[in-house]
Amino acid sequence: MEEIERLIEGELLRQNNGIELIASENYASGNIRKVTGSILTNKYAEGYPGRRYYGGCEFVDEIERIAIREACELFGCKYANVQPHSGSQANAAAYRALMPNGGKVLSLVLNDGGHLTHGSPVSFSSNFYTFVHYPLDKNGRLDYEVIREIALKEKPDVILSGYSAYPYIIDFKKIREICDEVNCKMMVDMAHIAGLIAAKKHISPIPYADIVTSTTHKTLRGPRGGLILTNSDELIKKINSAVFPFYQGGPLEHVIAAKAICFKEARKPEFVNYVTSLMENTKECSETLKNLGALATNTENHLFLLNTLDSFGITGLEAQKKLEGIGVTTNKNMIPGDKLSPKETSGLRIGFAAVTTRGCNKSDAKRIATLIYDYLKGNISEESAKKIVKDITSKWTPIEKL
Ligand code: DSN
Repeated sequence: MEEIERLIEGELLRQNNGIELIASENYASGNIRKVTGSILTNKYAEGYPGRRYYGGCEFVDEIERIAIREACELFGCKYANVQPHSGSQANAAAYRALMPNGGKVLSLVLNDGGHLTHGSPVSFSSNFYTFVHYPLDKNGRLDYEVIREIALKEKPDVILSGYSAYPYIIDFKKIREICDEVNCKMMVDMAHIAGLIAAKKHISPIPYADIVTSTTHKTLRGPRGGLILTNSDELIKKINSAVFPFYQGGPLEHVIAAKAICFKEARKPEFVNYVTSLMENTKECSETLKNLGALATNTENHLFLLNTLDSFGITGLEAQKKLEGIGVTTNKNMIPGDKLSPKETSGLRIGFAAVTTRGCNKSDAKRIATLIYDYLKGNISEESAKKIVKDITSKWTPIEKL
């Protein structure tokens, strides 16, 4: 126990003293952490509320019903499955509900911002299904006419949208129109932008998609876990049996309880303020970097990409390691048209979901951009950079007080 406690203490210090810019990370509230660490972890509850394979489920039944109701109210949909342990498992269950084994999915080129479960050779997805891909255009944006042309040629069973490193608004209505024209299903993985959709700062996929999957821990700021939404009476039955018993066993009711709290928190006006500030901070950082002369993308959401190779002459991996050395955490990321491998990459993905939760404001975002620029350019020493990080983070709310 002491060994693990010591490591948790180390991680707490790392989180408190660092500037967390990994676009998929966030800090859950004290209530969410409390419930995730509760005695609900002791309970087996295979099945669904009212239809369990174990006795003693009266309390977890009620908890799971609340989580389902809150998810449906937050996103304005008819049905939710709150049991997926992760976004990958949510995607696996969604694919199974939408098509037979070997079915064809049209998704974004992985190096352009798709997720591993969107057809990577190293993921289950491409082993069980056939994937074909659409690219981004030369400006790094979706070209809906190109998606349409590929869809007409390939005749997929499913068109998948929703990405891991795409900094712009996705036009779900246009994708629905393409799905209708080619007579296929529409699936959206909204994991990255779920918080923006909850706060109505991004068009919702719910009125358009057959199935929407998500995680609950990114911009939505809940516990680590997955979620599946649909308006279809037929699909929810297939989704439920794909999650349990096909892919998963016992649901994590402590996490489901924390998801219920996350959905309730996301319906508060404070959450809308948080998302507004998150988007402003992201924009401020990308614009400041561009004004200083770096090659950063624009942003219409919670993240942007920084081309470190052409801006500073170093790979994404080198930039990630350099910034990590001063307590700024980012992740290396392919940029559209990248010539380097995913292990090296030509850039970084930068997001403000986590730091905004701690109280980062626009002037901090500007300082962070200047810090990244000056440090990667070699204008300031490691010692000065660390002092700036300390100065910025010392004003923010400590993780344990959130
Ligand atoms: N690993 C997540 C991300 O960083 O975007 C996606 O699941």
